[in-house]
Amino acid sequence: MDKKLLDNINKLFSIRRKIILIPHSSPDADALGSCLALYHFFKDQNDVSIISPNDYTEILNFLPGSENIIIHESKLSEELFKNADIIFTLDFNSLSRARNLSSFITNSSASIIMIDHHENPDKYANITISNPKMSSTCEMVYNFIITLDKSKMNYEIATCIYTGIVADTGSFRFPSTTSKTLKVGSELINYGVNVTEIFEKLHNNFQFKRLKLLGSTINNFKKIDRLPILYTSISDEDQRLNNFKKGDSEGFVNFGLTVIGILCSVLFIEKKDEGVIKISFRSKGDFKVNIFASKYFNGGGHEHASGGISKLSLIETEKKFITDIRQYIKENYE
Ligand SMILES: [Mn+2]
Repeated sequence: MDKKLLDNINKLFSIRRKIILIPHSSPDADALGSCLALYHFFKDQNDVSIISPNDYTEILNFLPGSENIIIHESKLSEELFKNADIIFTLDFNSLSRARNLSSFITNSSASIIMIDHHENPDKYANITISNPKMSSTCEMVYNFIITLDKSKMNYEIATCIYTGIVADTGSFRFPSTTSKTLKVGSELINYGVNVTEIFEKLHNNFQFKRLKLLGSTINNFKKIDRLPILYTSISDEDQRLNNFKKGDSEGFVNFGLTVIGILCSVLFIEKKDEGVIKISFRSKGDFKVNIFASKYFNGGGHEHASGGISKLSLIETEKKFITDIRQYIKENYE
């Protein structure tokens, strides 16, 4: 962080402030870990609220301080936004990812600080701290906190940050993992982070039905003829049969990439209540999915991990996907 930016930030926090921390919609461990780390960092000298655009997986309720997370509902959010001095938007690069909160952010007179690691951030913030090379927003929040006041680092903050880093790096194995990421992990362990417990809470904490759902999702994988691409889907019926809860399908799409020679794996999830199909794209090597996701499925994200959306039926979406990806490969990789 350069000196001028640091001075500006220090000036902002020189008096007691009303701060709102916002993760992206359906927040994951990185988004909530970032919010909660900053919550613990600021809460003694400021009035801090965390508002999530919508609900999140109950798996993450082990994060220290998670009982303070508010799920957006108009009346309460209106009140909090009216009085806010500073808004942090964490782990997203476009206001659309804050869903219904985006208009509150736009209409607020508060200073907005973005901390994020997605490419091509929109320019809505007064202070944009963006670095797509970072493993996670949590790693950036660690640097932010250490720069501002290292003496405030503690076990709670360390646990929140470590969880986000572990989740976003697939336990320190994705290409975004750098020697600095591991150094941060090492520092966090010095603050008492329980490495085994966090792994257990994140990965071995599910209902039996979720294992069954994983089984049927894996069984549904299909290969696109002559292309290194696998795709699968979770229908509304699959969800009903297996008592589907938010977050249950987290990580399922990655199984496609365990197959030799496969460079891209895609998961379609039917969301009957919203009338849409949500799509997860994962890839490796030179195969980049973020541009494809934004061009054909109104989405985006990282080069190797993106999301998209379709308003067609599940079957129509799969058909469109096969046509579009063939076209995309022809244009970019042949
Ligand atoms: Mn992230």
